[in-house]
Amino acid sequence: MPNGTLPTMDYLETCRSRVDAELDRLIASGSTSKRLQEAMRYSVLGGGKRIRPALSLAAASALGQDMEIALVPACAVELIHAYSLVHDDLPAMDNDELRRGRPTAHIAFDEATAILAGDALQALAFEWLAEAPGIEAPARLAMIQELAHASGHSGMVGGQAIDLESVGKSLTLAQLENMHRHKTGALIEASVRIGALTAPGVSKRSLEALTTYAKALGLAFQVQDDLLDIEGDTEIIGKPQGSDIARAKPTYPALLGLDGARQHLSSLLNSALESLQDFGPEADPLRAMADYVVARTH
Ligand code: GRG
Repeated sequence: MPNGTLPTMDYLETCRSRVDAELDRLIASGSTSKRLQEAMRYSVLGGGKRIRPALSLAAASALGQDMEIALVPACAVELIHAYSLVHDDLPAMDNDELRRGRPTAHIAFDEATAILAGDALQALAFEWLAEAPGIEAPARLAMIQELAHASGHSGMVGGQAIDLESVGKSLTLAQLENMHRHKTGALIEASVRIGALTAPGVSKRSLEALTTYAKALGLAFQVQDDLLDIEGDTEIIGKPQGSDIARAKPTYPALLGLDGARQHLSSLLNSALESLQDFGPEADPLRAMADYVVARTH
């Protein structure tokens, strides 16, 4: 797989097609139930930007690791993301009927099957990490610990719980940031760190720099998500910024205004890029991913 200086879209497109092919291959069999297997494949293979596995591959590449070795761990991270979307769409959570332009898993199948598919995807992610080819056992253990911490009550699920408890409340910027650091930031951070952990003997200093990059990018992802929500809604643009929107839903534009949120996004991008200053061109895919995350249109 190419690495280094590819333009952003080419890099992401290459990662996406390689990750898609590997996911397709790895989830081809193994379930005792055909319907469960179909629901798992439907949930994982139906599109998606593959930002998290691309970040894993880019982090591996920044440390000189062969992308083929980093591929299975990168796919494991995407399984956790896919499971979180399936469960987030359920009637008990966001009750969404559409995801990636198609019926959500519980609409395409049924609620019980969607719950089971999410559960099974979560377990499978850890199986893939435990068995990742070409990676020494201590690194596989470290990756399992990383993903468990990021996806459970200390990370994504904890963030989702804070989000549910925040409905109808107005949050301070610090509270909003705390929620997003857990809900979406933790998995983005784990994506980068897992990619880095695939490289033998990764130094503490490199891992810290990459973690700083990932923390800034995780927040930037969410600020851009909020901006896309607001900018896509012509009803909201032009209305008073700030408290009116803040009461409806805690978001960065609600707390900072549109211009303030855009400035915050730009400063997070700068922080992410600055943290890579000790890396050479081998970290260009990470730089390209940061540019993509803040400029993406969906
Ligand atoms: C229910 C266990 C559980 C966790 C839910 C992350 C999360 C916690 C829910 C996802 C719901 C959501 C829409 C969050 C907002 C930000 C986000 C993660 C958007 C989707 O990520 P993208 O844009 O999606 O990377 P694609 O489709 O490209 O993979």
